[in-house]
Amino acid sequence: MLRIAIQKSGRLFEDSIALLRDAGIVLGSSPSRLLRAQASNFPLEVIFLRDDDIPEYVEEGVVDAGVVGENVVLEKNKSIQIIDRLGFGKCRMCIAMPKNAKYSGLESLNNLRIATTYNRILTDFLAKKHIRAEIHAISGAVEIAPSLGLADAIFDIVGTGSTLLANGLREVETLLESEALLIAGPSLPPDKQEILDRLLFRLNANRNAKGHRYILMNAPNARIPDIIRLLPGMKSPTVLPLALEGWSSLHSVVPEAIFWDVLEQLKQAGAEGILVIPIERMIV
Ligand code: PRT
Ligand code: ZN
Repeated sequence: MLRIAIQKSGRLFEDSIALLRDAGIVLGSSPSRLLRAQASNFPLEVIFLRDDDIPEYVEEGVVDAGVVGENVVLEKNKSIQIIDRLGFGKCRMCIAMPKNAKYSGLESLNNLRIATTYNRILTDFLAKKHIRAEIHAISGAVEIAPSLGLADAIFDIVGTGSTLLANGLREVETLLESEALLIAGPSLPPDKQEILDRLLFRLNANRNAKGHRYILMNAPNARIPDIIRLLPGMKSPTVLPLALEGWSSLHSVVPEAIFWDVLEQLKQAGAEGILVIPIERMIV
């Protein structure tokens, strides 16, 4: 049995649940109401925690794995391993100042008071850059600190940036981009590692599927060599004869990123009746 912690409520909750659901994992009873939920078809138990507690619980082995923002992982600095980057919960960590304050590079921060809930990340950053600022570690509502006269700048998470704007602040430095991570304890016993690997296998299958399209088309046989050259495919495209003499059907898998370009080129190369189909799972 693998025990995984996810955020109890908040920005990462829905996506964390969806991650497990897309991996085919069915949780018994309504997860949001409980502190823990057992999967009915996979050896997994889900524990719902505050995100700030997850790295510590993972380090201590109270849970085997967890889903938590990189910002929290870096701030807590626990001894854990990062297993996967999950692509949701994206945000950046920025220093911001009142919009009329003068800023001409990092040196402008010298001798300023910077309010943050991310004391460690900011302290490390400033030390590395040889900036001497006064850090005010506060526990919340960081954005209003400058207007209250508590600080000259802030260091906080920014999503769309509208909270900064609403508080008359502007970003002056981005320290890092963050997203949700799958983390695990420093050394899992083999049976738990095996379950984590199975979970990871499913996550990868979903991720590959989302990044690719299945494509089918008809073409005169004379055009096949040209068309094949355009198709990256997993190994090589499938070519099947049509009932109509001299024609074939070609099937392939095309990465999302180059998909539209390939489609145009295929038409020019003589492909007809092109069908594009989403892929549900893809194991490479
Ligand atoms: O109760 P618990 O401690 O579990 O939750 P929490 O309140 O600490 O965290 P929560 O749910 O707000 O966020 C969880 C994680 O989501 C964070 O640790 C980040 O990894 C990630 N994330 C992504 C964000 C944002 N985007 C975000 N925009 N976390 C916070 N914000 C804040 C931002 O600081 C601002 O105050 O949301 C506000 C709106 O942002 P703008 O820029 O869109 O206006
Ligand atoms: Zn939190």
